[in-house]
Amino acid sequence: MNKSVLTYIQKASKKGEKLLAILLDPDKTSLEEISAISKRIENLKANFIFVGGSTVENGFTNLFVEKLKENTQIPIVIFPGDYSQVTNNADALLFLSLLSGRNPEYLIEQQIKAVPHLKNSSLEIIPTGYILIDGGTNSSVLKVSKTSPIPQENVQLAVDTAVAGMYKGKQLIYLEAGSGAKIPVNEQIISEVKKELNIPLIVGGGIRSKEQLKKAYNCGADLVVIGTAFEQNKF
Ligand code: 1GP
Repeated sequence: MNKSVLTYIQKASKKGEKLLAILLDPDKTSLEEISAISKRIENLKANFIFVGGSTVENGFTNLFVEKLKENTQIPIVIFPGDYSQVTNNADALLFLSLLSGRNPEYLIEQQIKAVPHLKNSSLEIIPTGYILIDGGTNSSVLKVSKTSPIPQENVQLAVDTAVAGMYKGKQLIYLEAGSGAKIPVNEQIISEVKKELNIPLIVGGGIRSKEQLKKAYNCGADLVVIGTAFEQNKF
């Protein structure tokens, strides 16, 4: 699947087909588990495997993705906590800007640091606006990024932030309640954001049941990301 992750998502979004990504955090998964985990992901018919974590030991993502590639054909998308997680072994990279935050480190500094790792890489780079919504926990992304999330009740701010991201040229918008969130992104935010976007919408954080997954899709999520519930064998 060369250079086609974004096209695949765009086409599915236009057709109203719903996509699923399973998030694997190399920090929480051992290399020995990868074969069994890959089978579970294939059984779920997930469209993508996202790989990333807020704090992964330098260089380990590379090894982790290499091992995953030996076990599955499902496209692997790096969802990096920082630039050290960029690896050429994957298919694509979500080139994230944390638009809900006001910390330059995650708006532009990390992106600049990633450039030497990307220059000669064949990774598909996908400009993605990343928006944190309050998931009711002090998630690792909040701790690491030292930013405040958008409150669940501030629908307008979430919508305006997403639209600003689209105007800035982002190809995807990712609404994130944070891994392990108590409360997933609420339905009103998903549907109001979706109404204003003409680019695909990713939603993740705190989705633990088939019902919640369905709700997110029905409100307009094109791609849902599930991490914790997969780790806990709930999917
Ligand atoms: C986190 O959106 C993902 O970045 C997934 O969150 O672990 O809560 O499923 P969960």
